[in-house]
Amino acid sequence: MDISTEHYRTLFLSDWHLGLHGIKSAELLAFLETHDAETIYLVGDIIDQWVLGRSWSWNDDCDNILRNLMRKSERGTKIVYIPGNHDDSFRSWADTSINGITIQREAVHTTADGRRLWVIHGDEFDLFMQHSRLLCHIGHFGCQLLMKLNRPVAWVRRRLGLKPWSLAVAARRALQKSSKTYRRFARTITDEARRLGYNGVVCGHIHRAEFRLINGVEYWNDGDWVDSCTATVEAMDGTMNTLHYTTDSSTVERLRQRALVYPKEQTNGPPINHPPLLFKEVLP
Ligand SMILES: [Mn+2]
Repeated sequence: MDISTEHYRTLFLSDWHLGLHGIKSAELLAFLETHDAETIYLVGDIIDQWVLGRSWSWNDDCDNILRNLMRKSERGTKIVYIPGNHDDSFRSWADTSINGITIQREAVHTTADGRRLWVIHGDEFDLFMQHSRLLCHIGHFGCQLLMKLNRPVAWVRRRLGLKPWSLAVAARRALQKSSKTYRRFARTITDEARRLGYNGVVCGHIHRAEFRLINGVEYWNDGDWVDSCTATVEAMDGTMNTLHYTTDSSTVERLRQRALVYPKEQTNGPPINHPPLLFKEVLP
């Protein structure tokens, strides 16, 4: 049985953190295998360059996620990559293009019904980040530690058939709730969007998918694929929505297996030599 694909005018996705251990790479691959769009914005933190050396975690799914993007690009999807703070070395590549994927510092998206949306990762508006990169790095390692501690808990919960629960997510939520800077994030970013004359802003960075109308300015956060599997989508008529991707694990597994054989299947006609995967080579 074939699994159908959903078509959108635009997909906004961010915070994949490829290379970090424990991310939802299988779910992300399944999502990309079943969702297509005229334009895809990768709104930052796609590759996690902060993960160094030993803890670098790169699997076939990560490779196939990048292959999926390249295949979409070859078939005519416009892909715009806006680096975030975890992949900020790509910011110096702004205004270049790799395999048809354009790298930009920011973008302006016009919806089908003519609204102008500012597309940025958002760390520029994270005052905490701006003032303490060191604390952010500590937070990052703390988060990874919590994810490790959570593994036995997750195992027990799986055994008992309980819903997955993440210590790292719970801790981050608590931190976000208590932190003024996080509460201020949406306000600051929409203030700036209004000042620049946009109808709204699409961003990521804080790993919480959300839509809010703040003083008449649309605030769309597309969430993340570290724990929440979320995206902001635009339908052909300009209607936008927050998507929480869920599917059963057997579908995820089937799509993973299908993606694994793709490169070998493409042998009708001249063989396609997949380019060596750039990111694997650049990073440890
Ligand atoms: Mn970020």
